[in-house]
Amino acid sequence: CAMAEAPPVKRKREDEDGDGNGGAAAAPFPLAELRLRRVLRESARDKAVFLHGEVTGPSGEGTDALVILEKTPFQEEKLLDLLKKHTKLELRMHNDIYKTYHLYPPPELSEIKTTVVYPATEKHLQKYLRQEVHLICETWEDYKNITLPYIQSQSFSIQWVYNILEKKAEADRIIHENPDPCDGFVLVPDFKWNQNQLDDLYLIALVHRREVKSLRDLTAEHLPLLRNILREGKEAIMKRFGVPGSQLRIYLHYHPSYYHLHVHFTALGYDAPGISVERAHLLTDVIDNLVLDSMYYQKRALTFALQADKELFKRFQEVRQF
Ligand code: GTA
Repeated sequence: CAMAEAPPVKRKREDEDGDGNGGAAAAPFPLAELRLRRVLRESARDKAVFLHGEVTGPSGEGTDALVILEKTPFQEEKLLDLLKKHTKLELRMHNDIYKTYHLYPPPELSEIKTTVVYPATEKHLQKYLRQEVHLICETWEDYKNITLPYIQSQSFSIQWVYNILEKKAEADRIIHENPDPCDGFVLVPDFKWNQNQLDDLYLIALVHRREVKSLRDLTAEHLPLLRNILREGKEAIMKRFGVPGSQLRIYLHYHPSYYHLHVHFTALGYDAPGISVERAHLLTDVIDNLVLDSMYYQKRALTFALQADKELFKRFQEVRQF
């Protein structure tokens, strides 16, 4: 393949501080000073809340921040500590043999996973806002005429991906690397996984080559790359975490949020965000489709959900007049 080329189009940058890894990002985030602007979304199922906050700078100017607070799954090896070291057990309800309590754990056993995007763009905030969604069936023509121009002008910065590939960030977290510039990739724990328990295991494989944006760009030429990701990814996860390939859900998103080809590896028993039929494409199926027809993803229509106020949805709406 062509060596890891620069992306064909210049994407609009959201972070303006060089590699996106210094500047404001290097300082500790001033959580206590955060002014809460609004709750973007709450999820009782995921036990997570998505917040739009504002950090006030020294001269009084406000900068938007996205903060995700999320309760983490239980860690089996800490259960005994939880029972023994709890600070209070408060009876809430009693009926015959049935009782419910509130258990108050010590601080070290009650952490809340906190994800911060700062400074956050309007697009970041929009992404997490709960909104009406609609299914769109995108033909190859639609992709070329509507979607591609949109991706080329508006997609999220993928600086964080380049930082990982160039070892400027998360270098100590790399689980496996195949350094081949054409058929190689880096496997790292996903942002969403704190690695404390295997129940919500989540890793991503980021390919070294830079010109493949998504499923739509794949042809039989990419089969060696995809097969490497499948085989080596499974082997590396088995070796490091003891989870066999048969218990992994390995898939690509269409559409992804970040247009640099990557593959998700999640625990089969975990309902990770983004595993619904209208978004996830199993890597084994993708490989098989490309074996059947090299141009499979340049021929078939792909269906996905779009938030009603997304720019891409509006562009489809204009053309289709629905
Ligand atoms: N290691 O810096 C990073 C990094 N970033 C910026 C993103 N990812 C990163 N991983 C590392 N370092 O799985 C990960 C993301 C994601 C993948 C990109 O890269 O965690 P994608 O391009 O297909 O985009 O994958 P996707 O799936 O939309 O990812 P994203 O941005 O996480 O969005 C997740 C969706 O799930 C959102 O729409 C959100 O509403 C929903 N969601 C539900 N629960 C959560 C939660 N607890 N945390 C985050 N999102 C959640």
